Amino acid sequence: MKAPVRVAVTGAAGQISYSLLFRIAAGEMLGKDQPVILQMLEITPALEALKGVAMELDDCAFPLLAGMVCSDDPNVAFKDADYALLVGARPRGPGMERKDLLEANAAIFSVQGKALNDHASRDVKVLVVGNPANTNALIAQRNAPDLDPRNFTAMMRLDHNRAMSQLAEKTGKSINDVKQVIIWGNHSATQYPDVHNTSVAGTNAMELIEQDWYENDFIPTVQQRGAAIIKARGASSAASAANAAIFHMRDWALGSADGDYVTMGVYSDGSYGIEEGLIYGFPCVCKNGDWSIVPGIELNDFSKAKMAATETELKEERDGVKHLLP
Ligand code: NAX
Repeated sequence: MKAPVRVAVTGAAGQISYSLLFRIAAGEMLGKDQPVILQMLEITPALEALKGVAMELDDCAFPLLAGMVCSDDPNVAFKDADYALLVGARPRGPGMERKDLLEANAAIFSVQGKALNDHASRDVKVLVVGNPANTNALIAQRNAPDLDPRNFTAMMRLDHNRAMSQLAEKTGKSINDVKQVIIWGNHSATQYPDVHNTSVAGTNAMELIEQDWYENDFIPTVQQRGAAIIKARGASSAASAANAAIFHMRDWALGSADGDYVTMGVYSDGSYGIEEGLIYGFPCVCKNGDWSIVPGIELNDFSKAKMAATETELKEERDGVKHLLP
């Protein structure tokens, strides 16, 4: 058996974590031979609920669960963390403006960025799930100057999976036939689900679908899927979000499938003309515990315009919290 690794999860008493923690402890994220120590962070009023979650984790008798830490102190929860899944965030309250939401989260993610900087493993792999995920990841990254900016990522994988599923359904093919979907940009309604480079059972997706369906059905369906889930379920996506977090970390740690891409919100190096330093959804491949942006994808004018629009939104979000960035 390997030595245990430390996995920090924030918002650990919330609904996404209620699915996520159990799958991590079952070995679905890092492999069935990798013991884990779960380091769970919550706000003080939720510590009692978190205790209940920890009791249930105990009751699963997971062979790979080598230890648990429950805390309301990020300096404790991120101590020596090899992986950090930042799920907890401030939800939008009644009458709260978007700007207030950005600021409330900026406060949380700057504290957590500093704690990661000071206490986590130097190789820590960070995934931000809590919304606005890309900008929260940017804030955490900017507050962690001693860590490589490439260690900070934001979750776009749920959008990626949603796009794969919509396309499989439309074309009547299996999900396993769908390869190389891309979600460019922000995890928000401006995201750009791009299937120009996607194949479905070996055929280019654009040959199988009509432009009208692509523009007026597929793209808005993927962009608005979160809202549709809330309407149907009366609560936001939880198990599917946890699943996407598992897939994101699994692929980053253990490698993505040959011949396919995964979408990750990553630190832009200027690829495809996207401003350097933004946390932007790019097509990536993962190998040896590292990710790289897939180069050389051809873009038509439609794609370029959509990519620029979602980039503009990310710049606006960043500028909205500029006074809080170091
Ligand atoms: P819940 O409200 O059920 O849980 C959030 C938990 O975070 C709560 O238990 C809360 O006490 C805790 N928390 C708040 N501030 C904290 C802090 N400073 N430190 C530690 N814990 C803190 O939300 P849930 O449904 O689990 O969603 C969590 C986040 O994921 C939300 O921001 C949500 O918008 C976001 N999502 C992101 C998705 C993505 O694709 N990137 C999709 C799903 C989800 O909507």
